[in-house]
Amino acid sequence: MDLFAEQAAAHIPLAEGAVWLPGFALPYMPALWPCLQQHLSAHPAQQMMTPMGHPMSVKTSSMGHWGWVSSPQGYGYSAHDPVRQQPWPAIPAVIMALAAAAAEKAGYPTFTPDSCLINLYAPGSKMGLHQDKDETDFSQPIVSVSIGLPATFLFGGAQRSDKAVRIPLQHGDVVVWGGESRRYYHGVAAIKPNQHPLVGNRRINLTLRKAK
Ligand code: MD3
Ligand code: FE
Repeated sequence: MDLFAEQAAAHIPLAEGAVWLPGFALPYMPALWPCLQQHLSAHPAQQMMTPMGHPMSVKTSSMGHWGWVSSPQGYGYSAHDPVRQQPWPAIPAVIMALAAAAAEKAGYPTFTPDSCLINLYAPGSKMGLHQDKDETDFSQPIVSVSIGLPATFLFGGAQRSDKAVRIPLQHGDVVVWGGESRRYYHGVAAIKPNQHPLVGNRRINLTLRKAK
């Protein structure tokens, strides 16, 4: 029995429009990981400030036409890296191919991301419950790729008060968030310290979006 093929084929609906694809990104990792390491050495993830004046616990970098930025002036998408004052590098072909294949498998055959946010979590880093509202076209899904240490993903509903379910996301898991779920509250519980054989003591999440 081919356990790997079986796992990579799993397709788990989480909510209206949200599909969890455990291990979907694993076959892409040998090409993806060197690309990502190279990107991060040239464009290190930065600790941004929230508009409330607090440092984010997650560090971020971006690829694609639009990079997500946060500062005391507000947050949203910028065509320029605020640190290097240059356009962000293009999304590598392997990441575009992964995003398109995952979106298609989840029922979104025309996904055209123009933004790839890279969230870097050290042990203890977390992301509070929030909605993603900085994009213009809510009919486009969001594709997220988990890399490195596992995380407990908190997935709520349309109201902040809706009960959140806890989803254990592992290295190589992909989740596609479209339809109703696109507006749902979500967050990430504090990352537990550990070592991942490829990625070390951190979690990296790629979030592919059509920003504009
Ligand atoms: C569910 N990042 O950057 S990705 C974010 O793991 C963010 O780094 C998390 O939330 C992370 O905004 C989660 C998964 C994700 C992204 C967008 C969503 C889940 C979502 C939008 C709606 C519902
Ligand atoms: Fe989010």
